[in-house]
Amino acid sequence: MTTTTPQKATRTSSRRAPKQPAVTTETTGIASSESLPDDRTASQTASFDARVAAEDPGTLRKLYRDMLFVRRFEERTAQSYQQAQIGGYCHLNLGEEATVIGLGAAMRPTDYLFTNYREHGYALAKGIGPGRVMAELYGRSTGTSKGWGGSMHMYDTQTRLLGGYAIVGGQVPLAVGAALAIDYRGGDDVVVCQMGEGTTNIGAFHESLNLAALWNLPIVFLVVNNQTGMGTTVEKSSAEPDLWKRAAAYRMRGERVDGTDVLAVRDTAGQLIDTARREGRPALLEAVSHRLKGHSVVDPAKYRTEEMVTAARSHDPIEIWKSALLKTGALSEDSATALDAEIIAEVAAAVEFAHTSPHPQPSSLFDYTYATPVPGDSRRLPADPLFTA
Ligand SMILES: Cc1ncc(C[n+]2csc(CCOP(=O)(O)OP(=O)(O)O)c2C)c(N)n1
Ligand SMILES: [Mg+2]
Repeated sequence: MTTTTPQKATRTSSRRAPKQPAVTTETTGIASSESLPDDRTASQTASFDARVAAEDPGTLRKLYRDMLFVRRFEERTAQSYQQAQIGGYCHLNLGEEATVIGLGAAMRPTDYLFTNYREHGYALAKGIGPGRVMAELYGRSTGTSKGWGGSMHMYDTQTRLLGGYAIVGGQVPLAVGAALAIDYRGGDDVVVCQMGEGTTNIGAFHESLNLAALWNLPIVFLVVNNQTGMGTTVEKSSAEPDLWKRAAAYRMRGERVDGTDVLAVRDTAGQLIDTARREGRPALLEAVSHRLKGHSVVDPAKYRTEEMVTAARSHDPIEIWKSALLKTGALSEDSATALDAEIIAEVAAAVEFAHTSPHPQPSSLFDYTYATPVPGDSRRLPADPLFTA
């Protein structure tokens, strides 16, 4: 990646103040200390209760529905995988529902989202129909990537989910490129680039943050700190496990939130996205949560200690949110049961849609490799001769 500053004179954007490379910005840990999962105190809980009470009941229920939808969708995905209906690698958002839905609530539909391979929930949050997401998991032609991508490669230009990337850190430079394109064209969209905490040790992460800060690009880097990268804890793999502080190296604003608190994620992400939109200032948001299951659906996660499992279960965002809503009266036990049944039926309909959709034709394998024709691109299928006469 080059570090040459692009020709700013060619940019049409005039929406932001004159660009000063590497503006000095503060780096804080605000929302954070208020509500980190492992040190929530009685007064912090009160603040959580007060924030819940200040919300309109309809909004509270919508957030609950959306989070529960991701939960039931992912549970059904695991089941279908065990039934050998889904192939390849498959990673679930179980335990991260508040981060996924909080982010979705903070973004405009026209904002762009890049994610890692753990993206089913983000695809739903971006507004892609559950049938199309499940069909992609099933490898069917009605899926988001016409069945050729699978679990790790959801992609949808209409809702602006620009992938689903299997290579750790692969999405980060591309997301910065998208932010640069927005800036060149003078648009007011924002890019959010989601990644796991393990990704913050990849070289491309640092190159990308550097350029985003130098060029004042409208991008928010969302680090989902589920405290585990495959089987390694963040403390064992990161010399600085307070990941939000990494923003300081690029004079970028860094924040940490409780990733199991949907309101905290929505509000903090909302502030950072707003600043990126208005001022073209990038930021880093670390959302701390727990992975409820193994790294992928085939990982029994035997490396996790009893304490880690207990901590994950006691910070289950669905349970936290459900009890908060029962307390405020926004939800009753009966309405919660009815809602759950409704969601399970919708997920079952998505499975039915996927199951009855056609497989893609092998002859279409190369149809979507490049956006424009590329001379000499190989269209050789398995068992085809290497050379034709
Ligand atoms: C460049 C690269 N190195 C290694 C891998 C193998 N790998 C897949 S996921 C993963 C862990 C990533 O952890 P994190 O970034 O925390 O994301 P999470 O799975 O927790 O969402 C690794 C090492 C990979 N896919 N790409
Ligand atoms: Mg992780």
